[in-house]
Amino acid sequence: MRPNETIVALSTASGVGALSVIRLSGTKAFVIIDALLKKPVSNKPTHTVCLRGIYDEQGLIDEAVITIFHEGKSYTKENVVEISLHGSEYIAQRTLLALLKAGAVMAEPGEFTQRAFLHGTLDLAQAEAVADLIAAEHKFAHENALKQLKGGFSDDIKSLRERLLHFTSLIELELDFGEEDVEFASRSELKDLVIDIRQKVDELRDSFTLGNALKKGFALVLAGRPNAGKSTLFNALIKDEKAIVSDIAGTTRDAIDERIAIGDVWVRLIDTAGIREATDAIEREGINRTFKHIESSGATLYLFDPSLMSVEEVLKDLSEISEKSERIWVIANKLDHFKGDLSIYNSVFEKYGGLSLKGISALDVSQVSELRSQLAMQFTEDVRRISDQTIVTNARHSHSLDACSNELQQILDGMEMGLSGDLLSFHLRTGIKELASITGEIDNEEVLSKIFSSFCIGK
Ligand SMILES: Nc1nc2c(ncn2[C@@H]2O[C@H](COP(=O)(O)OP(=O)(O)OP(=O)(O)O)[C@@H](O)[C@H]2O)c(=O)[nH]1
Ligand SMILES: [Mg+2]
Repeated sequence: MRPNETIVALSTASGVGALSVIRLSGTKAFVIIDALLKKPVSNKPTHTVCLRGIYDEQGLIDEAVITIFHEGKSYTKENVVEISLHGSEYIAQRTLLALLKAGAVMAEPGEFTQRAFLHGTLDLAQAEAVADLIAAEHKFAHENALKQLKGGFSDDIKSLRERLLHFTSLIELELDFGEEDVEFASRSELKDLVIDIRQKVDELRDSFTLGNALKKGFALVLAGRPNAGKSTLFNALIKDEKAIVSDIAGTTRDAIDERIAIGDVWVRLIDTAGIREATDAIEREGINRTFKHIESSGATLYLFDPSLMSVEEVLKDLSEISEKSERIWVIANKLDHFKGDLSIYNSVFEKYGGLSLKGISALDVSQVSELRSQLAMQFTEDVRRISDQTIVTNARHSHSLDACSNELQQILDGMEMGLSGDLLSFHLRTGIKELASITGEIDNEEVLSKIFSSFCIGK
């Protein structure tokens, strides 16, 4: 942090656009902008918008719209100037250069938001939400970032922290009384409180798996025996011929993925090597990878050819897959070939089903589109189910929640063993510190610089 410097950056993406916006923030922001103007703006009230010619030593650079925000009334809480220029790269660069010559320094990535955080406009979780908002590519990511920016998540964390703090102070009061045998903090109340808070902390931590999937794209694995038609369906869903399709069993060796929008969410669709007894080392490695993908993904779409597979064979595959994946949807493929009755697989669909559609032909566009709508319904249901809950989408938050949960567990274990007040207080303090690190209420230079360096310059 360099509080005495006035920082400057191009806040819009570089390249040609209708407008370019340059932002200045710091004590000398008004002096610096005045140096480029024939008529000052520094004497204007906050939130004034002025039209001014901008000059450097060579002459007029552009006619610009300048907005000024006074200290305390701006995003960074410092004097801020926003200069809207015509969107030429040349104009933007020449103006930047003139501002640097007048005394500004180039902003680091995220430095404006870092200043906003340090001056209390936002807490750390909200500052991170700014980066998420900028990166939001779809409805869920946008809504969640907005909720976090408005402070909903921070409020939840703060209230958990305050409840723990209250008890910690009671326990520490006991310690102050030393030898005297007083108990301000009822142990049974403490136990109930820790159990309750731990449950909430765990719920938040566990929401990360879904939150992260919804933010980055839900991973959906296409799995099944060789020749089931996985790659055919993959190509049909992504509307491209990315995967090689052939009637040779074992065509797909390595997984291929592609991000597509299904309903309101992004889905990372993964086509995998068919599952069977491998015929060579390369195929074996491909199948290992299939299982790794199944394990790390949110859901598996299992495809089988009912003309070739008995109920027992399907159940055998699915029982193996269900060891790695909690969510499996089963679809029979190549129905255009199938002469039998799909109801013989009813026991399979009852156990693993999930979709009302039981079978398709991956070659039939309208059936693939029906499958796509059913998947969309499933994903939309996920989003709806969690839309009024606080969802953690940030790995750093999830990690701190996990560490806090461990401390709370230590307290519960410790109370069983009659742990002393000072050790209880130690674990409580450590747990509180973990929660505080989410909203940035403890100082940690390293964490801060890591977070803000992932921002874009000018934000
Ligand atoms: N008739 C018919 N043929 C299909 C259908 N889906 C796929 N096929 C054919 O089945 C063969 C195998 O399809 P792929 O998509 O390569 O199968 P895969 O599951 O990816 O197979 P591996 O990569 O070997 O695991 C190809 O000849 C496809 O054209 C379908 O719904 N109906
Ligand atoms: Mg394939």
